[in-house]
Amino acid sequence: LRNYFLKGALLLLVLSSCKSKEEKAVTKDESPKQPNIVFIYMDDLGYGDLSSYGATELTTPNIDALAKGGIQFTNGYATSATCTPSRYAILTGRYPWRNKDAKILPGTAPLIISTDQLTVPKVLKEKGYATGIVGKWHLGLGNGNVNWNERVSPGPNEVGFDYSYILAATQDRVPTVYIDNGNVDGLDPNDPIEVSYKKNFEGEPTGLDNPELTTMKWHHGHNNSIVNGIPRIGFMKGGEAAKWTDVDMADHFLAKAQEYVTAHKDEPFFLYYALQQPHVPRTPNPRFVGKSGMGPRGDVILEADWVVGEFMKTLENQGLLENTLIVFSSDNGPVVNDGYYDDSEEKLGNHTPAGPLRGGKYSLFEAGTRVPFITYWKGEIAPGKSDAMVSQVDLLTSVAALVGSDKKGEDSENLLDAFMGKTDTGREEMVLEATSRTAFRKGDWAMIPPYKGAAINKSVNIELGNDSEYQLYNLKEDLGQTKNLAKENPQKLQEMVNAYEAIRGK
Ligand code: NG6
Ligand code: CA
Repeated sequence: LRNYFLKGALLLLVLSSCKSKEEKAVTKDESPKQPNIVFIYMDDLGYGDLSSYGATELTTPNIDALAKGGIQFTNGYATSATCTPSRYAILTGRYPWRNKDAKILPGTAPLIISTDQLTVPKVLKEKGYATGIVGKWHLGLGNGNVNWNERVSPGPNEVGFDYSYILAATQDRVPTVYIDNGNVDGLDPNDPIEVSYKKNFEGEPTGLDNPELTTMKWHHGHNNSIVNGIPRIGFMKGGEAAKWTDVDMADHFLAKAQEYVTAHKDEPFFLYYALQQPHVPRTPNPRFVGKSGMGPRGDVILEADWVVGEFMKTLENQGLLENTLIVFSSDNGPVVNDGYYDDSEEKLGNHTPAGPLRGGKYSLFEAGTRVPFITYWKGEIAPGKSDAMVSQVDLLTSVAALVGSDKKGEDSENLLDAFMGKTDTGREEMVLEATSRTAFRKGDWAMIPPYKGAAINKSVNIELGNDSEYQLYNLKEDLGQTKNLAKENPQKLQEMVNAYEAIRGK
């Protein structure tokens, strides 16, 4: 009898272990996916700068391959028409105009993301992801008085990234060095770095006083310290061995991004890969000089396209393509002359960086914030075009949903289905920002409140959107915003103003 019981118990044990195996298999299939997530973020790339977005004078086959193999958004937006605020929003899921410090920052600005702020890398880290950033940061570093010869903190590593390899601000701003997890890369302790945005260091040449030392001439701004023949914004002394080589920057960041992917191929990773092109100074590697026939601005777009192709090859060679969601976009709209004589105007020819849109970088008109926006995931996203209205601010909540996190950004909507191409419905409305002014988009309509200030920024030759009257445009019928309907359609205007003020305040 005892034997019989024992046998029975054993049978039960075997059965129950079988059952638990089955259960495990089931839960595994249903559990949220943990794909790698990569944001490829361009700097100042316009809506019309890619052949997939209608450019005829430039061919960008590698980025086009993402657009053709993924979802190409026609209503994809950066939150802002300049860099820092857009970068703030893409990482925090929060409108940048809520943070008064989210404006174009000098290289000495303190970190503007609070260390207790929810961020994309924090959401993913919580779900077991490795998190890295390679490229342009421009969200401030330190607490306001950085010693560049010690570890610089807080920075990306204090807001969710466990790896960072960055340039602090912009390619045209000092310090012109790479920062590796908070430490200036290649710094010789005997040649310390000093940085100031207030005054020059005695005896140091500047673009203003020593034009004979410059190989690129400044047009407006950009006449402080000279590095590699290029006059920059801000003053810098020392750190000779650590200074970057501008023409190698694209290759340098690419190598870091590739190393990151290869090192983390066996665990889920998030990589925020922020390219520096086509922001000024445009310094194509000699391999790309003259390739576009459009001068350095066109050449660096071709260089960036090549970089994207190489990066995609790495994902493919590591067997990661089917398990990686790639989001491609740009931080703000295009500008042709942004402060240097670099042939960008002279050689532009028939190219239209803003495509059919009005305005450009710095502008409240559409070209300021409507940018190329692509999601790509081989085998998971069926190729297509989408007119859904999506904003970079939505990425936080959407990727959280993708990985099974219930975290939500303050202004970030869950548009995962739109990003995955499962619906053409995006957000209903959003506030757009340009150099601390805001405008509103809802449905097919765009509304710009009255603003004082110049209608055109003459230095960059861009219409800023300022007018003494309200502006109202129907984007469905008038994508180029040529006809202000505010007077003709006071009812629509009122509806727009009310909806805008409900978010923005009066
Ligand atoms: C402007 C610079 C411009 C660019 C921009 C920031 C001058 C006259 N102009 O102040 O060249 O650096 O800041 O661009 O200095 S962004 O894409 O990083 O927002
Ligand atoms: Ca930018």
